Amino acid sequence: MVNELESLYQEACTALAEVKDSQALEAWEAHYIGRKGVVTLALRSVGNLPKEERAAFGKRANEIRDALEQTYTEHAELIRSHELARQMEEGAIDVTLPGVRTPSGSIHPATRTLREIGEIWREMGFQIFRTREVEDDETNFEMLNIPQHHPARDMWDTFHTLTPGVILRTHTSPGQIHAMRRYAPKPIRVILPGMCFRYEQISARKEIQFNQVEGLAIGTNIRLSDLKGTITAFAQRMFGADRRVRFRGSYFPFTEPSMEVDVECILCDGRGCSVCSGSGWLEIAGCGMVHPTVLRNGGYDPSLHSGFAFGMGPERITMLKYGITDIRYFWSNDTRFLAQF
Ligand code: FA5
Repeated sequence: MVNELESLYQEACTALAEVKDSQALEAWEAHYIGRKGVVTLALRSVGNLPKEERAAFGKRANEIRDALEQTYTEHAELIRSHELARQMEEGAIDVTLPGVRTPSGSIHPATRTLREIGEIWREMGFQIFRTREVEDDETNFEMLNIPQHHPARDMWDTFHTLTPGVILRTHTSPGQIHAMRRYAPKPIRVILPGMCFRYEQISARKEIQFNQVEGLAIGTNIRLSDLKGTITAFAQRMFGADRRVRFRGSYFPFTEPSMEVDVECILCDGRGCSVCSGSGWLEIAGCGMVHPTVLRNGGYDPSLHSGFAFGMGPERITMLKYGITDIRYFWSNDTRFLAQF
């Protein structure tokens, strides 16, 4: 059987070398490697062989089929270019006609902003640390100082899975625990970009699926002034060197003290417009000094180590940068929106 297959292979190769046009090529394909082609049928006949011969035959038959398909593709390309050249010579193709423009895709605006944010933090010495999107309740909440019945859980409406205790992460902050446990007691300077999920009422500002970029720095003697200076440097690179930045007191269970970061509205230069609701300021991130309980949960001794963390939303930042009024455009797959970027 193998010998028959080998001579079939030789015959097919010789026949293909004789093929000079697409009609003959089509006939060759049907005869040898088509659905009812002789090589295809020979391949199928493996079942008729004695058991001990099947493996060797099957292996060689597959090699021959792959080799023939490869030679066929190359030959088809050759014939196509010869035929094209002939048609052009005969004047059948008018090369002066305008071509049909092939539409090209563009980078999604959220990805563009994610890359921009990542690049700024990279230049500032932060490495990317990726963690999982499907989390356990313990890491998403408990380890971040948000126990079962803590009212702050209302801030993060959760998608639960059918497995008790397994959820879709509501923010990138559980990544802090993973990073700390990986590196403790060494210093850390990482950003954690990724998708988050919240069981929210979708609106112009709220999606159920969105990106966040978390940041975490742990070391000795890291102070609030380091956090403020670092975030200000980021915001000025992202939004412009003259852009004013302000910090407002806030609350997150996993940072103490906690703050929200606002930049001067980039659309009205702080004069007040509809995007900034007349305030002149736009919120870009939450941040704070890592809570001692969280440091401990991550494997650091709060009497020796301190750190800061922040979390920002690239979609919201993109909205601010480009004056986009509705977050739902991001996942609507409307090419009229996407083509603008
Ligand atoms: C948090 O999620 C905190 N984990 C951030 C943090 C990290 C604080 C580290 C302190 C230290 P918040 O819920 O405010 O915080 O979300 C952070 C950012 O995610 C928001 O500013 C916003 O840009 C984005 N975001 C939150 N919810 C949504 C949503 N439903 N749709 C789109 N973006 C959202």
